[in-house]
Amino acid sequence: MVLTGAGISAESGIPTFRGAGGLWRNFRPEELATPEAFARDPKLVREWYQWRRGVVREAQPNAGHVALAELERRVPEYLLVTQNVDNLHERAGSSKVTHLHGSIFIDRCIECGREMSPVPEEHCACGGWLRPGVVWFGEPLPEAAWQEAAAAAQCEVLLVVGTSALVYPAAALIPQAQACGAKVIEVNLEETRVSDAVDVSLRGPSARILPELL
Ligand code: BJW
Repeated sequence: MVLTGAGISAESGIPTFRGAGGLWRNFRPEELATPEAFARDPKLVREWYQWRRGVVREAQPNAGHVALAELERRVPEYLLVTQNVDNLHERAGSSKVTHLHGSIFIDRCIECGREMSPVPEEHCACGGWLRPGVVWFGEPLPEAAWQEAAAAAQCEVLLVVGTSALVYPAAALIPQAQACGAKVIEVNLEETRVSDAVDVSLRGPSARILPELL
C-alpha cells in the first residue's frame, strides 16, 4: 500500500498545506477548510478553490507520480491511498487509487447533495450553495474509501510519501499497518512525526527518490 500527501505534488508546482511554501501560509486551515468557514463566507472559500483548480489544471504529474503508476503495474496486490484532491495520480496512469479527502474537481450541493463538475454558478438548480467535493476538518471521510484503505493497511509494505502525517484518520493508517506487521518506508523532504517509528526513512524529494526506489 502507498499513502500519499501533498508533498508528492510539490514538484508539480502545487503548494503543500504546511511548512515552507505551504498553501496555508496566508490562510489558516480553519479559515477555509471547514464547514463553518463555508457557512461564514462561501464566496471566499469558493474563490480559493477556484484558484486552486487553476493551479492544479496547469500542473503536470511529476516523476514521483509516474513511478507509482509503474509500481502499480509491478505489484499484484496494490492500493494507492491518497489524501490529495488533485487527481495527478490518475493523470500519471495510476488506476488503483482511493481518495480519502475527495476531489477538487467535483462540486456538491449542500441542500440536495447533487454532485457535478464545477460550474461558475454559485448555486445549484435547487437554490442550495455549491461546495467543493472535498473533506473538511470535522467531516467524516467517505465510508467506502476509508474501508478500502483500512483493509489495504493489512499489507506487507507501506510506502508513505510526502505527508506530514498530522491529519487523522489518514495518519492512523501508518500504525494500523505496523500493527499488522507491515514494514513502513517513508519518503519525505523533512523529518516528520512518524520518522522515528518507521523502518526506513528516505530523506529527499519524492520525484527523485521514488524512481530510484523503483
Ligand atoms: C515533500 C516534498 C517533496 C514537501 N518530496 N516530500 C485524532 C487525533 C487528533 C485529531 C483528530 C483525530 N481524528 C480526527 C481529528 C480531527 C481532524 C485532524 O486530523 N486534525 C489534526 C490537524 C489534528 N481530522 C478531521 O477532522 C477529519 N475528519 C474526521 O476525523 O471526522 C470524524 C467524524 C466522524 C463522524 C462524523 C463526523 C466526523 C477530516 C480531515 C480532512 C482533512 N482535509 C484537508 C483538506 C482537504 C481539501 C483540500 O485540499 O482543500 O486535507 S486538510 C489538509 O491536510 C488536506 C490534506 O490532505 C491533509 C494532510 O496534509 P498533507 O498531505 O500531509 O500535507 P502537509 O502540507 O501537511 O505535508 C506535506 C509534507 O510533504 C511535508 O511533510 C513536507 O516535508 C513533505 N514534502 N515537498 C517529498 N518534494
